[in-house]
Amino acid sequence: MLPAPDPICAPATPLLPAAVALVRVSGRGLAPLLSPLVALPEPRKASLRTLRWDRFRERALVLYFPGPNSYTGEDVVEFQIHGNPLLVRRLLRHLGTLGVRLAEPGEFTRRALLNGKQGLLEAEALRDLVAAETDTQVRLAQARAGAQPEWISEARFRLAPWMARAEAAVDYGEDEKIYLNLKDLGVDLEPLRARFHVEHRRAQAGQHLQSGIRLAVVGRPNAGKSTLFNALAGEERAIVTDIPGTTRDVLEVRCEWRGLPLRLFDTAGLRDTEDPVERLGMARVGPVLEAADLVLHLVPAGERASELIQATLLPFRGKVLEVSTFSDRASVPGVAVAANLGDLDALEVALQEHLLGGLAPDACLGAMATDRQVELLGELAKQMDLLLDLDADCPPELPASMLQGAWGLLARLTGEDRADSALDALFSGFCLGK
Ligand SMILES: Nc1nc2c(ncn2[C@@H]2O[C@H](COP(=O)(O)OP(=O)(O)O)[C@@H](O)[C@H]2O)c(=O)[nH]1
Ligand SMILES: [Mg+2]
Repeated sequence: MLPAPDPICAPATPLLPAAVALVRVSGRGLAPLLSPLVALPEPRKASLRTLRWDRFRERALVLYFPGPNSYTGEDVVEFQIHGNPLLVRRLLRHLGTLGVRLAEPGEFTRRALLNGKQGLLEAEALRDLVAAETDTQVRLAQARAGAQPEWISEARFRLAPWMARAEAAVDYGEDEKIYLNLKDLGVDLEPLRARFHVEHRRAQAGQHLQSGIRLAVVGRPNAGKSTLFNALAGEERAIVTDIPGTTRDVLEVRCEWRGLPLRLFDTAGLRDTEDPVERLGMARVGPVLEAADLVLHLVPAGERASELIQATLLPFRGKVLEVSTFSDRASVPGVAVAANLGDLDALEVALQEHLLGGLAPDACLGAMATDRQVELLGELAKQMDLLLDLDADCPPELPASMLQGAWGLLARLTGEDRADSALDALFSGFCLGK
C-alpha cells in the first residue's frame, strides 16, 4: 500500500483584503491533527469556533467533511476567517507547525482525481470554468463539468466485442477457423467513426470558443474598419471619422459578439503614405496579422484591394476573409456588411463557417475543448479511418492493434490511463486551493 499522502492546506480565496477568506485543509485523520487548534464540529455543519494559536484568537466558521465524502476524498476542513491576508498567512504558517504543508496549485483536485472523486475531463472543465471570461465560455465549461459524455461509454460498448473477436482471431485463427469479418466490422463501427469525426469537429470549434478568437480588422483607410470594430465591440472604442488615417495605434478589445468570445484588433489603414506616424502604425499591423486566428480584410463595395494590401496579406491568405463594407451603397456578392447600420448577419454566418466549421456556438455545448482533448479526438477519428479502410483479407493482427489503439485513446481521453504527463499539464493551470 502507498503511504498516506501528507496533509495539505491552502488559501482558496485570493490573498487580498476581503470580507472573508477561506482556508482549506485536506488529509487523513485531521481531527486529532488539528486538535491543538480547534475541536472539529459535527460533519457538514457550519459551526462557529475560536481558533487559538500563538497569541491570536480568531472566530471562524468551520466546516468538516470527513473522508471519503469530501471534495478530495480525504478529510477536508474549511476555515472561513476574516479576510486579512496577513491573518491567512499566519494561520497557514501555524498549520505548517502542525504538520500540514502548503499545497501545490491544483493539488486538492489532483487528490480528488486520484481518489476517484472526479474524472480528468471534469477537472479540466473546472479549470476552464474558473478561467472563463465570457458568458459563452462559462456555459461551455459548465456543460463539460458534469458526467462523462455518453458517447464515450457507447463507443466502448461497440468496440469491446470487436476487440474480443480480433483477439480470438489472432490467437486461434488458422487452427480453429476463427476469422475476423472486416465487412461486418465496417458496418457495425461506421456510426462510431462518424461520431468521432463529429466530436472532433465540435471539439475544434469548442476550443476556439474556450480560448477566444483573435480577430484582426485590416484594410485601406476609410474602409470602415473602426466602424466595424466598434459595432462588434458594442461600444465606441475607436475614433470614427471620414478623414483617412485616423487610426494609428493598434486597438484591442475583448468582447462577446453573438455568442463568439472575441479579441478584436483595429489597425491603421494600409496605404502609401509619407506621414511618419501613420507609417509607424502600419508597421504594427504585421504582428497582429501573425497572431490572428482570422483576418477580416475590409474592402468597400465595388472596389478592389490595392497592390500594397494584397502583398501585405499574401503570407496570411489561409486565414484572410474578405468582407465588403458599405453594402448599403452597392449590393455585392460574398460577405457584405454595413456596420454603421448594424447590418452584420452575413459576417456572423461567415465567422461560424470559418472558425466553428459551420456550427453555431450553442451547438458546441458539451463539446470537449482543451488542446489535449482535441488532439486525442483527432487521433481517434484517424484511427477509425485506418481501421475501416483495411483490406478485407489483411491479417487479424492489424485490426486487433488498431482496435487496441482506439481503446487506449479513449482511456487517455478520460484519464483512466492515469498518465502523469496529462495531470501535470492540467494542474499547472490551476489556482492555489483548488
Ligand atoms: N454608408 C456607410 N458608411 C460607413 C460604413 N462603414 C463606415 N462608414 C463611414 O465611413 C467613414 C470611415 O469609417 P471608419 O470606420 O473610420 O474607417 P477606417 O478608416 O477604416 O477605420 C466614417 O464616416 C463612417 O461613418 C458603411 O458600411 N456604410
Ligand atoms: Mg480607423
